[in-house]
Amino acid sequence: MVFGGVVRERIQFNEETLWTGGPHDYSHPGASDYLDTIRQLVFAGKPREAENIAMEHFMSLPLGQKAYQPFGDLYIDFPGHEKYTNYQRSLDISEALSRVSYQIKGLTYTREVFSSVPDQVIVIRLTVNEMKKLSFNLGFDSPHLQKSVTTSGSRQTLTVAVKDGALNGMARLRLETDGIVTDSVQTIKITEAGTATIYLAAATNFVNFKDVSGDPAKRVDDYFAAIKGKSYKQIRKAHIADYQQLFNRFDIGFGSNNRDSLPMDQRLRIFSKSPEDPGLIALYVQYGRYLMISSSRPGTMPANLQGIWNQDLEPAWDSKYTTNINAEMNYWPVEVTNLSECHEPFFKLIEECAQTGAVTAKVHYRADGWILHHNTDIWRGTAPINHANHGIWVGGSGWTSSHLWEHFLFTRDTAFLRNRAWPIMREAARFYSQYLIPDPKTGWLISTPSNSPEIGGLVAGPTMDHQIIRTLFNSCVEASDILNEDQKFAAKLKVLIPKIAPNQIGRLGQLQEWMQDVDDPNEKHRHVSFLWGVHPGNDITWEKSPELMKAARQSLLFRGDDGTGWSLAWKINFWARFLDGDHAYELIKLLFRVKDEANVNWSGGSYINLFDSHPPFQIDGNFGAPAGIVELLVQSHQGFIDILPALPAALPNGHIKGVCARGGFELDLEWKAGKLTGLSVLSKAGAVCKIRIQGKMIEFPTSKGNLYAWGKDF
Ligand code: FUC
Repeated sequence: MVFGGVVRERIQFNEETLWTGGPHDYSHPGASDYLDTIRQLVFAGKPREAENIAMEHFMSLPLGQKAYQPFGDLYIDFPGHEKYTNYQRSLDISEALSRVSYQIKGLTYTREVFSSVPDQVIVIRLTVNEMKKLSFNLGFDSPHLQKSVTTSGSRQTLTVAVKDGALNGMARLRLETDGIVTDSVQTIKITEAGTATIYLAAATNFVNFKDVSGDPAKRVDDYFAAIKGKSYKQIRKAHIADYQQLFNRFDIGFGSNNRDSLPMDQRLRIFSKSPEDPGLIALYVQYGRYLMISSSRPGTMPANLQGIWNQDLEPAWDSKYTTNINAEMNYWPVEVTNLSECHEPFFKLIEECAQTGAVTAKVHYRADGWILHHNTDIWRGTAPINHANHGIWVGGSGWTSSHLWEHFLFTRDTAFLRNRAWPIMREAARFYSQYLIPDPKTGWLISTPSNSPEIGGLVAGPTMDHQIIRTLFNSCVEASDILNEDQKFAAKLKVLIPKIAPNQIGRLGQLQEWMQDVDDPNEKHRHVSFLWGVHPGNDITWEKSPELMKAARQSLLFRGDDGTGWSLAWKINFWARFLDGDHAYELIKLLFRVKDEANVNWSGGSYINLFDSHPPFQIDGNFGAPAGIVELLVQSHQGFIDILPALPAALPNGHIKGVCARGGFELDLEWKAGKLTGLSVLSKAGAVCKIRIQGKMIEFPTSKGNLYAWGKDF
């Protein structure tokens, strides 16, 4: 992350595995002894008493989870650069390069920064267009109390250790320049240079959630050994190739206008007055993909609450993984926007939580299978944290498991289903099959105790849980059928499914958030969890249950448009599923409201670098909104592909290429004046293609690898 400054540049760098804490079991011994009492109190309508007992005997130990922390800062000082002209700072998302340029006394100074996945180094290149005119000072620092900096010639090393925990790290930089290098303890001084290139590598002792025996110094040495003999040009080229291999698979455009070259702060401010800037909406989708490609790759941690871009030692919500919306939302765009591989770190997190969550299932619920509550961290905590009124929410394992199933639906990769998705889904379902209990009033099977995320406290049977569990059970039945495995268990689930409490329509025509018809039409809470069945789930659809769809829409109308960043992003997706693109567009407008850091009012928008503002910065909106924008153009959750299902009037012309649909299809489409003008479908799995084009449903067999294209008439 680069913090602006001509005279002093601050490049903050992070290492995604630097967190507080250490390997840890968060479960609360003896918790299950209190489960029945908590349940009875909830059933008896005494939630506060239930919460009090839970706080003492049932919650995670310790009560909170751990924090992701920044690593350090590289400061670069440019004495004499106070008076400059033509200053430009840009991020090129087509190549993942950040650039600065400006002029002083007729000389042009440039800086370019990138972070390379293949070479595991951050590279900073400084130039001036006349020999010997570049001079600057360079030095590491870090916000950690335990830190040290040592310098030797053109190398500098920073070591840090977190205050509360087992992790420590090392960062090293190496400088290459045609100038004169002088070193002191904290600083490297460069004078009379034409070019300077800084290579920076960092590592920690984290190996996995059970093991912190890594050697940061060896890792850093290895990174430098691996780039030995490689030129700057080669490293840069490899970085761009690696990035573009993912980025270039997908393209989106809504036509351009004369705002394309405006600085982002101006462009956003103009948008809030005149939102006729479709190019900005397309850019937002691609920016989300840039952020995803840059924060989530096979072998890394998944993107956390701030992706990887947390700047605080004590970040908001610890910059961890909140699983009652935020962590999942991060991964909504990956399958549709052709970044399937970026899903991988999240799958690993789910698999690891299935290990720790099996302990929590036993210790807290005397149950088999695995359970994840509303948060996890690098140590894969799964027990309920913070407060019983929202921490005891049992949907995390079901919701995260749906990501594995969805990956299968998009890819039809049966080996993945068999080896990775199925064991996790099945064990998540096993937990719920034992956890659900009959509601004494209705006899339906309900989830108790739990809560409807962050609203209303501990209750018996929140609607969201039942949608998640029903969807999981249905996916398990289908998976078991496809794989021809565990038929007995699937048969058991088939018996349970119709007994789970159904979605209910209440007195105001709304979808009920709870078992009782108590929804407040004036409630404006940011969480709208009971519409999970509309999105990201498909428990409620226009084809299957139009009355429930209308009720869900009514609920969202009551809730209103405004909300925090991620809440706005979720509402874009809901309105897309309600097939109301114009309403979705209203939400997009709210998401582009310019937010200043000082704004603590909880309604979302965007910072001037397009980071999503909850506030504060949370990356979930940057991922959830692109998913919603794509959902306006292509949907595939109802068993068929729907083309331009919810095109807003404000986006009459456009194209989208390389967009993926369930069934293993990849589509290119374009439209003019609101009408489809071109469509092709690539079949990657050879499945039957069922597709609705301009209201007409067609179905045809496909062969793997074949492209099916339509002319101009539909
Ligand atoms: C949940 C949300 C907050 C925030 C946090 C990270 O607690 O209710 O709005 O997104 O997670």
